[in-house]
Amino acid sequence: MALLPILRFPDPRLKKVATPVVGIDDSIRKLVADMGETMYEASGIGLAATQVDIHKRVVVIDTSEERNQLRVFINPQLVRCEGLQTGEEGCLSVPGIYDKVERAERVTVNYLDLDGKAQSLTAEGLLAVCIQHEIDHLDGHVFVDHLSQLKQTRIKSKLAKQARVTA
Ligand code: GNR
Ligand code: NI
Repeated sequence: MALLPILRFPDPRLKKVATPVVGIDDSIRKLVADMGETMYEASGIGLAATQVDIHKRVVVIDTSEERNQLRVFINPQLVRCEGLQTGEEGCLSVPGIYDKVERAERVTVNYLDLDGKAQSLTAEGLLAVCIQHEIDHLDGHVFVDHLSQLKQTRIKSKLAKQARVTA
């Protein structure tokens, strides 16, 4: 296993659209293991391969309190979205920034599991938010894209300032 470096907004590589996984081989299994380790180490509830500069449609999520229920979604596709919820979001690629985003309350996602078997999951609440946030990453979007241009500009300057004091 290995920790992977996480890209930081506004890195242009976060805008790449990820391509579907065609076969689940050892490289995909290793990617999933490394993404899980990276997500847990960073105390995140989800991670998309895009964030570690791998542009394949792979997502890991763990919204459990105990941090022991790793979910793996390969080629996830939203097939149903119902209702609306608004919650504070954060992102490992946008450290220290939190803001409200409107999302569907309940979603159904079709995906492949690590055995390549087709699965379908209906989720609501935080898990539903996280699924939508991660699929956004695979499509080259970060949650700040949902905010006003003014907020995006402020976030960019705040992160640039942060990077200067950290360096
Ligand atoms: O760790 C994370 N927390 C979070 C909180 C509210 C809404 C979405 C998220 S996902 C985020 C991890 C991350 O950046 N995934 O891409
Ligand atoms: Ni994110």
